Amino acid sequence: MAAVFALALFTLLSISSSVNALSSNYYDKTCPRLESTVTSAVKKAMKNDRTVPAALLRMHFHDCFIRVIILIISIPTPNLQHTSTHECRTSFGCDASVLLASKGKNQAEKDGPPNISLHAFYVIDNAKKAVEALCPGVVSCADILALAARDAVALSGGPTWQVPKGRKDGRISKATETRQLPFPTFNISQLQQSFSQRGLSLEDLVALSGGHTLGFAHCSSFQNRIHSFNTSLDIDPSLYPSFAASLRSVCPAHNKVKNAGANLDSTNTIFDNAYYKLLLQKKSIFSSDQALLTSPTTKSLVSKFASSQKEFNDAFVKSMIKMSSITGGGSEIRLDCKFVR
Ligand code: HEM
Ligand SMILES: *[C@@H]1O[C@H](CO)[C@@H](O)[C@H](O)[C@H]1NC(C)=O
Ligand SMILES: *[C@@H]1O[C@H](CO)[C@@H](O)[C@H](O)[C@H]1NC(C)=O
Ligand SMILES: CC(=O)N[C@H]1CO[C@H](CO)[C@@H](O)[C@@H]1O
Repeated sequence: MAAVFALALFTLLSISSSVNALSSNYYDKTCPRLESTVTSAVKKAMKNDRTVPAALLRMHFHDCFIRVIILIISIPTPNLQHTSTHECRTSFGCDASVLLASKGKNQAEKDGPPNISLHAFYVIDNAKKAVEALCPGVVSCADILALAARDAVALSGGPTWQVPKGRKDGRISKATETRQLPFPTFNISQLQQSFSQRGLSLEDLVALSGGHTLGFAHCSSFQNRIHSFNTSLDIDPSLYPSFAASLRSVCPAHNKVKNAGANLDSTNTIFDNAYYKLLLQKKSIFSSDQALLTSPTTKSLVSKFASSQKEFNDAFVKSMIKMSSITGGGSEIRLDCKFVR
């Protein structure tokens, strides 16, 4: 028991010693033109492909949410009547693991299940190349991705903010770990648990779900709501009937059309609060979106963000900074974002 405890403690200490504080002026001296270089790469890609911002925002979210290590240590109390349990979380968070390519037998996150729909990796590769030409071996891929996600939001008409930097890139990426992502079928308690394991609150959950103001979903991601919802109903009754009918027309039960699906909101290349307005009209895409109306706390936040773009923007910025500051496991600055050094 003592040995197990010592080992756990050692692991914990060695992990926490690699946790470095982030700061917004981290590269001011070592790479002063970093931010404008990343912004140009994002702008250039957006000109040719309007789906780039959504892809970058989702890529950053996935990066931060995968590889969370939760250590549970039980320490017997002196009188041995009971043990006290200490739960220590060390998150490997935003470490660019999402960018690593599969190699040999190791299938990377990129190629794991909720996958495939992640795209636009080339934008990060191009930004990294441009940054390497200016300041070689200095800026992590994880920081470039965090900056690109911020630019994606700002260049789509959303708010902008100072991105804390100084993340290190991780060396591990496993396809099986994409299971740690929340599923679109999650209910409010499952969503709350997934977020709280990463130190994120219900307010963060509601604000960050607003990321669904951008982008697109494949039929498979909302199939559960429009076909065989449960044993008595075919369609989720929390969907507005004509909206459900339009989803079913693009996604029939035995859908054969590759890449069929629906836009996540009516203005899906503009970062606005339409997502919350539609949610209140029962026109959301995922069960996990609809679930935000099933608890009083989250429902009132949805109403607040639906009625004020400013309240949404402010909350989104605060929660993005929180989410993108989940770090800890990274150890290096990659030269090519697809490969460890
Ligand atoms: C709350 C839990 C969440 C769940 C269950 C969830 C689930 C999903 C699913 C299933 C898709 C569609 C994938 C596909 O069919 O191609 C999607 C798309 C997307 N998600 Fe989320 N998501 C969540 C939170 C977030 C967060 C926190 C962000 C960012 C702040 C985000 C940003 C996006 C974006 C931008 C897209 C569109 C991607 C594209 O068009 O390329 N999501 N999400
Ligand atoms: C959410 O789903 C889990 C797992 O199916 C279930 O145990 C829980 O009771 C559900 N919670 C709510 C609020 O529906
Ligand atoms: C099907 O879902 C509806 C709406 O959530 C619910 O009222 C009903 O009890 C469910 N039926 C079964 C058999 O689970
Ligand atoms: C949503 C989606 O496209 N999921 C796919 C992810 O990858 C697995 C395995 O490659 C496919 O079976 C899923 O359809």
